[in-house]
Amino acid sequence: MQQTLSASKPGNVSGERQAFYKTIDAESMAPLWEVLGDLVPREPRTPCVPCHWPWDAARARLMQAGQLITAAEAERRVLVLENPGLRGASSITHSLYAGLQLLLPGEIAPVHRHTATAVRLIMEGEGAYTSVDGERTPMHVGDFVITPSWTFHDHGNPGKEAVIWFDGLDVPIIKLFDAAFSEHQPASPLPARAEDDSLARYAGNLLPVDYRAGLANPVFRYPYAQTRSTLVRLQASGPLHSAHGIRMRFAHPGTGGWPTPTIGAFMQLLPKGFEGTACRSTDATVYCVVEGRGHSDIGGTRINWGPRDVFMVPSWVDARHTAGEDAVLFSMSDRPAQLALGIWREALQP
Ligand code: 1HN
Repeated sequence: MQQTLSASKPGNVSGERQAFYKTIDAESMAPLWEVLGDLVPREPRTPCVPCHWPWDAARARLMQAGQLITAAEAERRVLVLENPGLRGASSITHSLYAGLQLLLPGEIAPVHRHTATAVRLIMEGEGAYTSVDGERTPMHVGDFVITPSWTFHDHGNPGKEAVIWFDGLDVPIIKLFDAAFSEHQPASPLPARAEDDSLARYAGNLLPVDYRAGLANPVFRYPYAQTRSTLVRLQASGPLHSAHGIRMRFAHPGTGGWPTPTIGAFMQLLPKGFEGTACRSTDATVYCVVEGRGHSDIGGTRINWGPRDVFMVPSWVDARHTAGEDAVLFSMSDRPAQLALGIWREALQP
């Protein structure tokens, strides 16, 4: 039993107190002592449950959506991945939104901007691009792509294949602050910039001589070819972390900090036969399988995963990852926001 700080438990309240609660309820007041234990539990509690979207089933539904609505009509043709513990909230964790987006050949998802930050992981298909404030960047499978807050962005697919990617946004955080704005169409044309200009300018171990780093990340794409070769080199040199294998985080090239202020993103390699130790952390984490097969034990739930599956680990629930073959996992969480607030914690089991 979880110990509670409240003076008395609901259902054990005298008639006199009940009458008092009713009186103050009409005056928009409530007794703290009835809810204190829920407000400050001894350990994190969450309505989120571990959950899993196997790729084949999710992809089939997305292709059905492709028959029902165009990207132009939908603005974004996305199936939202909702945590079963948070139905109706458009959230996969308490703080983050996730979805799978489909762009068919010839389609354009129209330009807009919003205060929410987006991160993307390209799941399937070649030939599409996203553009951020006028700069086009191709999207290749496994690439990690970001759309910083308040930047105009559209997506296009001039290629021949359906393209599907994972979207993560900090929408629930922005909603918490009641700070959501959006705009559709820039007032003046966006500056013309060369394709992948930011990658050349900021992501080659060089920076423009007059660059002063700020919150905004100047890089929009982290190519999978680079990420993967880094992981493979580190696999050879070791050491392996007992819980995380080889786990790297994406970085803002100007500061070394997180790629966005709210959403952190990671890529990890679990070698074939890896049997991780259990670990829990306060940042609920959403995983996308880039390569390989394995399973994760999350609390009492086992999730067997394969390429392009999405699964989720709630806050402060033990997760243990096992890889049946060399596996690469992408993940995202609100860790940068929690670190900025000084509340992030992790507990590794021996
Ligand atoms: C959005 O702008 C995109 O630009 C995807 O691709 C998903 C979910 C909520 C709000 C804005 C996109 C979104 C979104």
